Formats: sequence, C-alpha cells, structure tokens
Amino acid sequence: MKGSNDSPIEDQQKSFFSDIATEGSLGKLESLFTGTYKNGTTNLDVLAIGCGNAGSNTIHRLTNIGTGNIETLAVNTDREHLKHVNADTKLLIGTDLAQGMGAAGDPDIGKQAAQSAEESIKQVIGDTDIVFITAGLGGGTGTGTAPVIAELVSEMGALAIGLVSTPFNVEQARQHKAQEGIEQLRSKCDTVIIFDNNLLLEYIPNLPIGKAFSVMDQILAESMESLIGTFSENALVDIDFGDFKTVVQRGDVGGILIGEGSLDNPEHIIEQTLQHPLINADISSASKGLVQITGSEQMSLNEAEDIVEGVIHRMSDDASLIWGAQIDPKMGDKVRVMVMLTDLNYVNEKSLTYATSDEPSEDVELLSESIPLEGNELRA
Ligand SMILES: Nc1nc2c(ncn2[C@@H]2O[C@H](COP(=O)(O)OP(=O)(O)OP(=O)(O)O)[C@@H](O)[C@H]2O)c(=O)[nH]1
Ligand SMILES: [Mg+2]
Repeated sequence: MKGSNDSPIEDQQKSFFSDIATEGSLGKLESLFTGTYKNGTTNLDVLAIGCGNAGSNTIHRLTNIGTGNIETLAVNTDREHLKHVNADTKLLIGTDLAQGMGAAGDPDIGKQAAQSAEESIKQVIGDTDIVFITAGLGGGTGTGTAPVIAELVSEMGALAIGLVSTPFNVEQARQHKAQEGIEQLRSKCDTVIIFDNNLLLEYIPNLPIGKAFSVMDQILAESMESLIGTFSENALVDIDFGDFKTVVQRGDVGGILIGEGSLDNPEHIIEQTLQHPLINADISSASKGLVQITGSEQMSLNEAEDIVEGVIHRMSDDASLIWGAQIDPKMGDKVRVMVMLTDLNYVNEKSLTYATSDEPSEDVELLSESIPLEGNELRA
C-alpha cells in the first residue's frame, strides 16, 4: 500500500487522488454523487454534523457538493470560522468558555461547550434516522464535542456514525488527544470510521497540507454520500434501512471503501476497492459488511454476485454480508462498488509511534471561498 510501489492498482489510485488534488474541485468524484436516492421518497432523514474547524470544513464541502439529501449542521466554538462555513444550520457553542475563539486544543473545553448546548443540538437532531458525526481529531472542539454529540444521537434513537480523520505525523502533540477521541467515539457511536491523514500524503506526496485537508474533506463528504446512496430508487437488489442497521448498529470500527472498474475484470475491481489507500484497517478481520454494486443495464445479477462473493472471501471466516445492486445507465461498461465493513480491527501503530512531542501544530487553513451568511442560521 505504499506510493513507491508501482502496481497498476496503485497507479490507478494515485491518479484518482491526484486528479482531485490538482483540480481542487469535484473532478472525477462528481460522478459518484449522481443517481437518485431513496431517502427522498421514504422519509429517511439523514443529518451530518461537523464538529470543530475540520468537521465544519467537511460539512461546508458536503453542503456545496452534496445532493441535498443530507441535512447539515456545523458546530464550533470558533465564531470567525463558522462565519465562512456553508451549512443548513450553524451552532456557535461554549461562548462563555471559549469567547468565540476556539477551544485552543483543549478537548475538555469542547466537551463542556457541547454539554451546555445539548438542547440546541437535540433540536436539530429531532427525529433523524441516521446521523454522521465528523471531526478532525486532535484539536479541542472536534475531539471534545463529537463524543458528546454521538451520545445525544444514540439517546435520541438515531444511528450514530462517526467519520473522523487522525492528525498528520507532523502534528505530534495531537496524536495522543486523537487516540483518546477515538476511544470515546468507539463507545458512543454505532460505528466509527477512521481516515488517516498520513496515508493521504503517502499517496499524493508533496501535497501542501492545506490542499491535503481539502482532499480529506472531499473524501469524507463523498463517503457519506456514497453510504446514503445505498438507498436507491433504481434497485435490482434492495438494501433497506433494517439491513443497513444490522451492519452499522454497534459496528465499532468500520470502513467505507469505494472502487470502480470495468465489468469484465471483477477481480481487479475488488482489489481496487478493498485496498483503500486511506483506511488503516485489516479487511480480513471484518465480520459485518454491506456492499452496493452500481452498474448500467449491461450488468447482470451474476456479475454483481461475483463481486460480492469476492468481497466476502476476503473478510473473516464468520463474516455476514448484506448486498444490493442498482442501475445507473451512465455507468456504461463500468461498475462502481461501495463496501462498508464494520467490526474491523483498527491498525494504529503509526499513531502510537508518533505520540511523543508537545509541538503545537499549524492552525487550520480556511476554505478560500467566502460564503455569505444569508439563508444560514447562526445561533449562540
Ligand atoms: N479534514 C480536515 N482536517 C483538518 C482540517 N484542518 C485541520 N484538520 C485536522 O483536524 C485536526 C483538528 O484540528 P481543528 O479542526 O482545527 O481543531 P478544532 O476541533 O477546531 O479544535 P480547536 O481549534 O482546538 O477548538 C488537526 O490536527 C488536523 O489534523 C480541515 O480543514 N479538514
Ligand atoms: Mg478550531
């Protein structure tokens, strides 16, 4: 899985991510967001909550590129940052503790800020069915608020899915806080998906850090959209909310893997999908999974089944898999595969290796676009 190894699969992954990086816009990813989602017609309500600067940046991206099927909420202690974020609802929290200036890397401030805003957060959660909670772990607000919010979500009966990134190795002081955040989220969320920022740099070397963050935001946003895309209107084989729940509920650590390839080479598609360059996880440990295959009318059910079988063979011996297939005429002779695995062993040797120094990291780079506040809500 290293960038220096030049197998065709890795070349493809490298070019996939390089495209995003150089275009700085949707590029190839845009195609992943097309298609119609069932939640518009079945009243499945989905909310994505971004915590702290990184989480809010991901929400900004999701709001700007998303299909509109996911409602968005940005929660931060940093007033200035929140002003630049585009979200359906924005919540400035902990003004008495942080004076609107951020939590200065202290997760306790983030935690208390979230606790004092519980009522407002609950109001936005309402009777939502699925809630994504996203943050860049290692700072104060995201690390401290995300577990509090996850607990609220669970109390209110929704599925809580954490999507978090772990700090770059250069941000050494943040590694330890990030690990604590992961452990808390594992106990409060149904499933936590952990993306490692360092793997991004391995795959796209020499990427400026601000650019790497925005690529990560894009990938997180794409993962949420893809997962919700399993509730398709054009299903050959349907995945319903009950199926989804059996995989996600109490799923501990999970991964969302996405791949695409030619219908006549299913093995290559499976390899490309499962060797996700950004998730440090042992696929063979996964005991639960959900696979969504999207192809054009050219795809037969047998062909979709071959891919599903290839995935389950690589999982643990007692693994159970739920799968669906849907038609998107735009796929032509290509097939797209989205795999969500849960109950994974999370591999975190890197984080442990680097959890040593007290060097503070550079602060977040704001998204360059300036988004007017009209139409958004800002509450204190
Ligand atoms: N995906 C993504 N990650 C980021 C971004 N900016 C920073 N990060 C990562 O997220 C971690 C947490 O940083 P922030 O989000 O700035 O911290 P915060 O949650 O706002 O916490 P405080 O500023 O201390 O209140 C950092 O260590 C980085 O690894 C971003 O724009 N996108
Ligand atoms: Mg901040």
